[in-house]
Amino acid sequence: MHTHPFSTDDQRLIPIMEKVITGVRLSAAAALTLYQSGDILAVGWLANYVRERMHGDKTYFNVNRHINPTNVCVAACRLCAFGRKTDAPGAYTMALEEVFETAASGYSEAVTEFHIVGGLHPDLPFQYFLDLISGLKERFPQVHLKAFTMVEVAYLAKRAKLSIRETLQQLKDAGVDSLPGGGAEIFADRVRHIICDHKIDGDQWLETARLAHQLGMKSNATMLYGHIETDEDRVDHLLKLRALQDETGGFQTFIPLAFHPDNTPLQHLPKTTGMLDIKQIAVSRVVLDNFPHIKAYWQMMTPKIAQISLRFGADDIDGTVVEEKIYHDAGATTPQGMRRQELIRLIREAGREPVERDTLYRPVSRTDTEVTLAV
Ligand code: V47
Repeated sequence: MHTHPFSTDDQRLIPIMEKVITGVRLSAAAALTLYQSGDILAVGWLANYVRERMHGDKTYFNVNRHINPTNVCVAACRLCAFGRKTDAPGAYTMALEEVFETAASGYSEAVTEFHIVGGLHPDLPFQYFLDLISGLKERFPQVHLKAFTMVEVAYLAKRAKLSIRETLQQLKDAGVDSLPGGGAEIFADRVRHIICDHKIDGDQWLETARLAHQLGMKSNATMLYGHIETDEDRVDHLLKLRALQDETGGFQTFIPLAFHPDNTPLQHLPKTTGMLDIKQIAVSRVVLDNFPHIKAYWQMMTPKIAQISLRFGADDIDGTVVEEKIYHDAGATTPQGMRRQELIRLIREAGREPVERDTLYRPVSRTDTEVTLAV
């Protein structure tokens, strides 16, 4: 636990440290100072302080599988290397049976979550998505279905000519248990117009999350960083999430996502550095005082940086994943999945205590046989 004293040459961090220790919420100006400080160890100390106050050494991971039913997408976001037009090479759309087979491949008693996201398909009817969800629920009743970003939900609503609330209600009735955090990117219009002009705007993303929370569904939230955004844009993004969380309490986890430029129209941009990745985790932990969890998604950060970030504010490292497409289409060189034992080793070697969780952060206990099954 936090036994070593706080020290810094950056005098601007002293009043921030006093606020953090006494639990006083940080202003936009203080959040900006954290981004602009060069003292990563001091900013990390603050994040680690908050992290240990909330979770001690506990570090969460889960046994999950990602499923991307289609990469066909009407949007053409500059940030993305995954989406394809209907007839473009590499475009795919799974028949429902294929989705169920994909879910079952690598499936074992150990999987507790399917994470399901895809493109904005121009032709698939809403019923396809309802059948996909109810079909998965029927075949895998014990698996939590974390499905469809706010962007997909808003698009399905438009196509089905339903309100967003009604769309969410029907998805919930079909078996969606919670929503992932994608599509948030950066809320500021100036940035959104450049990186993802075809998506719903920031206010619509937040409103969709608000409605989901009002219907009793938890969700996550993300922020895509390391492209054309400024520190001010990042602070604005975090404070908007913090304000909505004050209102609904429906967010579980915040996941900063590093931009991977390869194979995207923004591939001239440099990749993020380890320092920025770590700082992003740390600032999020300190600023989002009402978010229970900060996730260092190992797929995006690399296992090495994700592991280090467990000492800089993160308390979650995501899961086994099995098959990852969004980052790998954008040049990620990390493995596509990780075994349960490897996740545990990463966490232990960071001096933390691994806790397998389900999607709602309830601890999962395993028999020895299940542990062997958990790939
Ligand atoms: O919204 C797309 C991002 C997100 C690129 O909720 C890219 O537990 C970097 O949201 N470079 C989808 N990022 C992934 C996501 C997620 C991942 C893990 C866990 C959870 C959760 C959510 O991926 C998109 C977008 O922000 N993305 N393309 C790219 N080239």
